Amino acid sequence: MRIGITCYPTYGGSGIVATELGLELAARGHEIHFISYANPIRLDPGTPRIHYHEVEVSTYPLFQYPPYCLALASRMAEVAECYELDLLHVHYAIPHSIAALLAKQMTTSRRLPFITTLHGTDITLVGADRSYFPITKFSIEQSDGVTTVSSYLEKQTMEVFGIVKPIRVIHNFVNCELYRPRAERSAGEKRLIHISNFRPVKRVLDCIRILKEVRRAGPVHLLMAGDGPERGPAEMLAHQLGVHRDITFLGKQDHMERLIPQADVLLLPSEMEAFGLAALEGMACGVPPVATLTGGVSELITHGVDGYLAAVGDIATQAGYVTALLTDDALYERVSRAARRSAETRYSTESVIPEYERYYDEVSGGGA
Ligand code: GMT
Repeated sequence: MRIGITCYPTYGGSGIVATELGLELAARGHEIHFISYANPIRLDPGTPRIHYHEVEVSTYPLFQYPPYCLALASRMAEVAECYELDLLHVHYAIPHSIAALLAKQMTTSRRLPFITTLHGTDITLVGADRSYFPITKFSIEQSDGVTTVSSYLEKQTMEVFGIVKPIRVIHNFVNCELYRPRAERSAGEKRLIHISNFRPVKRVLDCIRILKEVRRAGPVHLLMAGDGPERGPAEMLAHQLGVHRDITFLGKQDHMERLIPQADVLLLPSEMEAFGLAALEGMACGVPPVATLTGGVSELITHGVDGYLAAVGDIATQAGYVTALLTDDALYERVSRAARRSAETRYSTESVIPEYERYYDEVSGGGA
């Protein structure tokens, strides 16, 4: 098929899923056209069957807010006509879904169905904001297909927006060939890792508090990958708690598959996670996640088997699980192996990508 994909090209789960999906689909013979304002970060230029079309937003003194959504819709319609696209697949509802609806209506030479994939904050935070609510609901209802990354998010979408049309749940996936456990676990200092966009919803400060507790049992280092508004407060707290020398703030990183295997445990203390892609990447690398029982995380992690779950904000319990993993080698081996096995058997690209292909086929009327 010839598929147009639109996503936020920056760091963030929805953009990563969209980019990896495009790459996997191209490897399976589909022609993929990314339409966005920048080249998605994990997209290698020159990959066969991958095209990138930049959306240029011209500014004019009259525009206090340059209308990206309109420029995007125009570009989508142009690309659809020129490259004879079979469908558009947009990731993150706002504003991509309404832009796709406009592009569909502008495209008169062919049918141009579009699928909206909801990732989390587009429903739970941003979409439920009063100013975005009506247009988000409308664009979901007008989509030819809707997917969510967890059953939790499916229920939220139905409840919050009163959506009655069927929604397809297609979980996040991971490339288990790329994300692999390291050959041997080093006997030296233990390492924790946290990966996020450092937004308040991630509760980044909890990682610092967990480290403070875990250090009581022995030396531990915390790798903080990513950047965002909570980085400054996290650095301040690290100083206040006297653990700043045990933390490295790495900033934004491109190659998580190289970084994660260097750690022993992954921290995901989020207030809300529709799925928890970072935890899945950790599991594929045999790095057990200690996460919070929120949103769709329990669809991914089986507590006490392939990771641990605790209440949001319960630092003592999360620190207790981390300490248990770091101090009991037999427990660590068991959970680490189970984590890798779950990623391979339930969330590998081989099992999840065909679910998208089948859905494309259904939505486009069997043309795949
Ligand atoms: O919170 C993020 O990391 C960014 C956000 C996004 O949409 O870019 O991530 C959401 O999508 C990911 C991929 O589907 C999910 O794994 C995350 O759980 C989800 N984040 C939240 O729901 C807070």
